[in-house]
Amino acid sequence: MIIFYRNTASPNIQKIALMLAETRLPYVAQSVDREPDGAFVNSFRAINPNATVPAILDQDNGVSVFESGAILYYLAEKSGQLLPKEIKARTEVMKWLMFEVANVGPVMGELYHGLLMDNPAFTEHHLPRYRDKLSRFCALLDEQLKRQRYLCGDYSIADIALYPWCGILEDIADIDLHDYAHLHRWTTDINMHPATQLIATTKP
Ligand SMILES: N[C@@H](CCC(=O)N[C@@H](CS)C(=O)NCC(=O)O)C(=O)O
Repeated sequence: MIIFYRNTASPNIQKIALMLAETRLPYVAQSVDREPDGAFVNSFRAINPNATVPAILDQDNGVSVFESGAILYYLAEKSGQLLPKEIKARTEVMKWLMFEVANVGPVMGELYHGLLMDNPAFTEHHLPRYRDKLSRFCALLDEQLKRQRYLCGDYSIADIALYPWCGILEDIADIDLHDYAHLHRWTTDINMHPATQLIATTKP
């Protein structure tokens, strides 16, 4: 049984919820408590020394995993799903997974926190830069999806890593997905997956 540590329904958490729903691996979700100063409780550092969610503990073998990209990889290996075995196809999936964790996730995170601060320096300097980057990322994804139904051909952990950000692109980055026809078609497609529908109706 897998313990899935989470708190809110942020995109990083949604990636793992979606992966667990797609693979049907048995799990229990556990909310991580916070100390009075807002930090996650110290006991959680045994699972993730960096004290961020999502994280998992696989009770079958005692393996704990943090960082959403590493968790997706682990769950793909454990279930034998959503990550091809053949090296060329597998590398393609890993490239787009790494693209998400190194680019889209961090830029969206910084943008979100910057907007919360309502700081003029942020609005003048960082906001346009982050929005430009995200528009470039959307164009890249759109180009990739022009050729195929999913990012790397078959549905994979690369799609699962990138999909949850699309739901907040408009609110956070002022990006209209209708400007990227293939990306828009892809999000509509994944919206309809039974696993996606299931997590949309499950409370965090
Ligand atoms: N790169 C990490 C980012 C994880 C992350 O920043 N998680 C946020 C919630 S989405 C968090 O735990 N922040 C610390 C906190 O809320 O105290 C991943 O992909 O898992």
